[in-house]
Amino acid sequence: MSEKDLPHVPGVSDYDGAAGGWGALGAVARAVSGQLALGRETIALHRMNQPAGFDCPGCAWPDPKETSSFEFCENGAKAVTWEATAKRVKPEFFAKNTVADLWNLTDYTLEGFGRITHPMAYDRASDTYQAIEWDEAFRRIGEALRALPDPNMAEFYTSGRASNEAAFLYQLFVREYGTNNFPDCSNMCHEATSVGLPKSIGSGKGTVLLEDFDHCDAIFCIGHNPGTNHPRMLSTLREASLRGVPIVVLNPLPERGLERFTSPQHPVEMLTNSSVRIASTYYKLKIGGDVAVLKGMMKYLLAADRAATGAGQPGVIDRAFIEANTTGYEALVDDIEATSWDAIEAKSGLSRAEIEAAGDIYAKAERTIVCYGMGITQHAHGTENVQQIANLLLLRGNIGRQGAGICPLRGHSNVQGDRTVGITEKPNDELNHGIRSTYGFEPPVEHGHDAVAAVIAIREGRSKALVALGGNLAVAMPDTEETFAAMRGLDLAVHIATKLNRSHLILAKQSFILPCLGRTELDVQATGPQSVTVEDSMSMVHASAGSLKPASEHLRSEPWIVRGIARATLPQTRVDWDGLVADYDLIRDDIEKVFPIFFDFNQRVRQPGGFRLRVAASERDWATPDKRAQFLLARGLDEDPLPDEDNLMLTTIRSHDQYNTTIYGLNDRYRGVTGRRDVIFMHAKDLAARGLKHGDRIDVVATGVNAADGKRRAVDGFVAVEYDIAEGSVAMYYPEGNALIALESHDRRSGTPAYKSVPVRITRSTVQGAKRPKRQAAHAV
Ligand SMILES: Nc1nc2c(c(=O)[nH]1)N[C@H]1C(S)=C(S)[C@@H](COP(=O)(O)OP(=O)(O)OC[C@H]3O[C@@H](n4cnc5c(=O)[nH]c(N)nc54)[C@H](O)[C@@H]3O)O[C@H]1N2
Ligand SMILES: Nc1nc2c(c(=O)[nH]1)N[C@H]1C(S)=C(S)[C@@H](COP(=O)(O)OP(=O)(O)OC[C@H]3O[C@@H](n4cnc5c(=O)[nH]c(N)nc54)[C@H](O)[C@@H]3O)O[C@H]1N2
Ligand SMILES: [Mo]
Repeated sequence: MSEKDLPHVPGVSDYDGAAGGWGALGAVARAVSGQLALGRETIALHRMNQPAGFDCPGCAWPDPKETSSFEFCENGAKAVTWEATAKRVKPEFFAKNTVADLWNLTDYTLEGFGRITHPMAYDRASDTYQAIEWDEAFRRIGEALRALPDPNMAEFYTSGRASNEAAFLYQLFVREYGTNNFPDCSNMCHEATSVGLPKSIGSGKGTVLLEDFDHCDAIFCIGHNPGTNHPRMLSTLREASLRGVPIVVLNPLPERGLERFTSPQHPVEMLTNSSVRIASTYYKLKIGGDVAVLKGMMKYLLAADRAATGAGQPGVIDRAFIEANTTGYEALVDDIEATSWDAIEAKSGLSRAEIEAAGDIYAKAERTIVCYGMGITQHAHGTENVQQIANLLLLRGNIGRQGAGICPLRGHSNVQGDRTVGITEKPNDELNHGIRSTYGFEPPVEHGHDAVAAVIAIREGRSKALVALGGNLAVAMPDTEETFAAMRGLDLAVHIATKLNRSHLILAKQSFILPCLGRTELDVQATGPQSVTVEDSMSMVHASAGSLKPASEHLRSEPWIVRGIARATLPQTRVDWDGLVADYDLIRDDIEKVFPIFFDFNQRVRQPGGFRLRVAASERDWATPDKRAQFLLARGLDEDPLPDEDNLMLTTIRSHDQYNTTIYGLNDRYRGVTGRRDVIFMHAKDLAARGLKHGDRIDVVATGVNAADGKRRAVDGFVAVEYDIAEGSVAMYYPEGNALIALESHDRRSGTPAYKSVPVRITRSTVQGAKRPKRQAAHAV
């Protein structure tokens, strides 16, 4: 966008700085100033990602092995400050504010009230939450869970901040209770990876280590925004760029962190206001054009290989690797040959020459890493997207050797670990056997619900209870109105949380908020201070120990709370809950018994930097049925077709000032947005084609799959912002955009909602001022 020729729109301007730099320091100072308890957070920030400190709750990017100095990260600092805030939500606050009143506040305001200090239970007569004793809360929750005719009528959600220890106890409790209903934030996030990669390479996790970035010759960054969501990754990309490694970006938006970066760790860069270029080439493809580009690159590779071998030179396809390690090469070649360049260009919005140039960088690099995020997974064909990335890498033997591999950027700081320790609706034989042999009870083997299936079951009245270990499920899920309405039909809602959010205000017959310790806080149990463990995006497991005084004396750790619910629900339990919670080493011993991959857990986690869980594919041990990596086909290119010509494809993204549904502030610095979130980024030609201009109020109406049931899903009165986004593609923030997406719009294979491919129609607004998606009263009437 060039401001000069555009009308002034309040809160929208150009940002021409680099990512990081003084702007980042200033932003932290501002964020911190409103939240600080003197000294508390400063101490916290210095213990973050240090060998003896706590793991940053911000993201799942790994820590360099020898961290000796504080690695500054703006958004990590915000995450810690947000948790370590001096603000408190006390029983007196709840007494003064009815749920109906709270409902009318924004999500930003709700969380901004601070840390919840007491266990609370909803009281219908006064329409307020009231303090309750822990034991009484557990008693009532246990009674309600036991009263359900079938354990499969309860849903047990996990958000990815829970530690391995908390998540392990949680799944143990739920399985002893008798269900595999484990909706999980990973179902909205990297499930396409967890489902797609095992079929391709036999492992559902990334194959690279941080060290591999020191040895690679090319990096592809597809559909992720590290400047905001994995800021510490910028240091890694910066080093690679300085080494001369080409970094190719595929993204419909120009993300500043992928363009250039001023490292706060480097005084000279800071003082001279200089920056390091990150992307060597930036391709603004259309939303949903990834399979087309990946197939185009493979098409180029096959042609280059034919040309080279025809001329008697070494080919660019790694035939020796393919013969020794893979299945399905011929079928892939047929599929790629049958795909025309015209179709590839039309679908991707890139020219053949551009895609060939990207293919050439890939062909020339001895070792390549492909990184990707939600721009790949959150599509109706997210699983196939992931598998095409694997295909591209396999063609040149780029998996299972130094400096090469696949690098999914996980979301929540322990989302990967939670899955490893048993949060899964589809338990395998190993898990069931481990539970049986360790605890002597029979775990349920029938598959349970993922996130979409859970909300649909609640909507249809088949599930009547929801227990949430963290998160803000109702707001994170698609179909805001439908999801909210469904949740009001519950008999029981239990939220284990640090801060107040909208999901807590969607009332069941009985609703509870159980406040827990955060990562930064000291956790003392019967045998003394405890530490927990987490697993990062690169399968490194390490310890995390908080050191701050808890925000309230009534807070309890997540493992302790799970213990309380379990004991109250399962009078005949086979598990020694009190013993395990008294000493988390014993939980880790049990994790090791159930999951042998954690052998010598307590010993290995005490090594500096922790240890790596084995990822078989990293060693070219392919755990597929035929013990070979598989080239898998994606049908055609039309990931998510647009139903009508005048439709646009909408993607929903995170601003720089948010952590998922947690809104830290209303600014999105790198995109030039200040003090507002009611914007939609559009290309100048798409505005002009609709007779619209920068700053106009518009209505966004879902079409296609999101209108198939005849419901009007819309957000009205948003502001159009002219932006350098790919033509035909538009973007708005999450969760504002969630109201447009039907629950039914998800990847059939992985269940991942298609948050990043929402066909819409955009017209001049009929309403004055931004109207948020309709919110009904908090009560079922
Ligand atoms: N500060 C902060 N850190 C976070 C989070 C946060 O909210 N705030 N969230 C955490 C979580 S749970 C997660 S999952 C991660 C999310 O991290 P990201 O995956 O980086 O998250 P998104 O903001 O969803 O952005 C995805 C990127 O994909 C691009 N994109 C959109 N559609 C397409 C497409 O069709 N193709 C391609 N190639 N690109 C596309 C967008 O322009 C955007 O740059 O971050 C984690 N870390
Ligand atoms: N449209 C759209 N929707 C999306 C996405 C998108 O890109 N677009 N992304 C999806 C993705 S990737 C994800 S992961 C989900 C996120 O979904 P969730 O994980 O459910 O949501 P969060 O916003 O991370 O949860 C915030 C809440 O967690 C609680 N909390 C914070 N710290 C702790 C803690 O230490 N312990 C406990 N028990 N609670 C804590 C606080 O009460 C806070 O209000 O959203 C998904 N929804
Ligand atoms: Mo996520």
